[in-house]
Amino acid sequence: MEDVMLFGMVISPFVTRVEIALKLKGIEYKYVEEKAGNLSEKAIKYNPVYKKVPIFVHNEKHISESIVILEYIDETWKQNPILPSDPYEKALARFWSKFIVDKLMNAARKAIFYHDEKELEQGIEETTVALQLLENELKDKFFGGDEIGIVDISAVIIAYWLPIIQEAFGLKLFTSEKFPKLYNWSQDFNSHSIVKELLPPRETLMTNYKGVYERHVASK
Ligand SMILES: N[C@@H](CCC(=O)N[C@@H](CS)C(=O)NCC(=O)O)C(=O)O
Ligand SMILES: *[C@@H]1O[C@H](CO)[C@@H](O)[C@H](O)[C@H]1NC(C)=O
Ligand SMILES: *[C@@H]1O[C@H](CO)[C@@H](O)[C@H](O)[C@H]1NC(C)=O
Repeated sequence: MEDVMLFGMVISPFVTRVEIALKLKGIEYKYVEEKAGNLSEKAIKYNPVYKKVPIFVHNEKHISESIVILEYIDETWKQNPILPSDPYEKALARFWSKFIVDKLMNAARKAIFYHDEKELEQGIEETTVALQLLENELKDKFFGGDEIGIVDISAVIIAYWLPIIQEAFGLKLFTSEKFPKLYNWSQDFNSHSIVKELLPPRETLMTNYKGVYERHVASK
């Protein structure tokens, strides 16, 4: 009997990444909800370096960092692969998975939490460039081809979270007019039978991000 556990938070896109991979592969797991800003002792013991979720525990072996967990899951359970087998294709998939946060979401964060007009403009410009790069990479229905792969899973934050976050903050970063292919992809991805069951309710996220927005405005 496999012992599989996931420490998560309902509002975390990084946790949803791991849940999508587990569900795609049909792996049963025990889920433990953690509190933002107040992780349990156990979670901190498992991830003392970052003190963040997701934390994945497989037969008492623990790992953190969502992309690292996705790769571990793909190598451990071979059914419904999410990474290509060709080394170069695999490297590219890793490259774009990493790009989602390193480039794209960090640029969006700049636009969202700007300190002055210059930073806002820069953030919007950098996010637009990054979304365009992703738009250009989309050659099939999904980044993974006909099936969902690691880039699609990593980009759940673009497909589902970004439209909600930008609405809460009154921004227009990701629109169907500017990024028609990426927009269509987001619709297909969010309505995929496995993905849609795992996405947290829109209202829960909206309430959370509106709160973040209000605290941000109050602190200025
Ligand atoms: N790079 C990490 C990011 C994970 C992350 O930022 N997790 C947040 C929740 S979205 C967290 O656990 N924050 C700690 C806290 O809220 O106390 C990953 O990809 O797994
Ligand atoms: C953090 O969680 C612990 C245990 O669940 C609780 O006793 C404590 O009051 C919490 N601290 C804060 C600041 O919420
Ligand atoms: C997006 O989807 C709509 C409706 O399915 C379709 O008419 C349109 O051509 C698609 N656009 C792109 C750029 O794929």
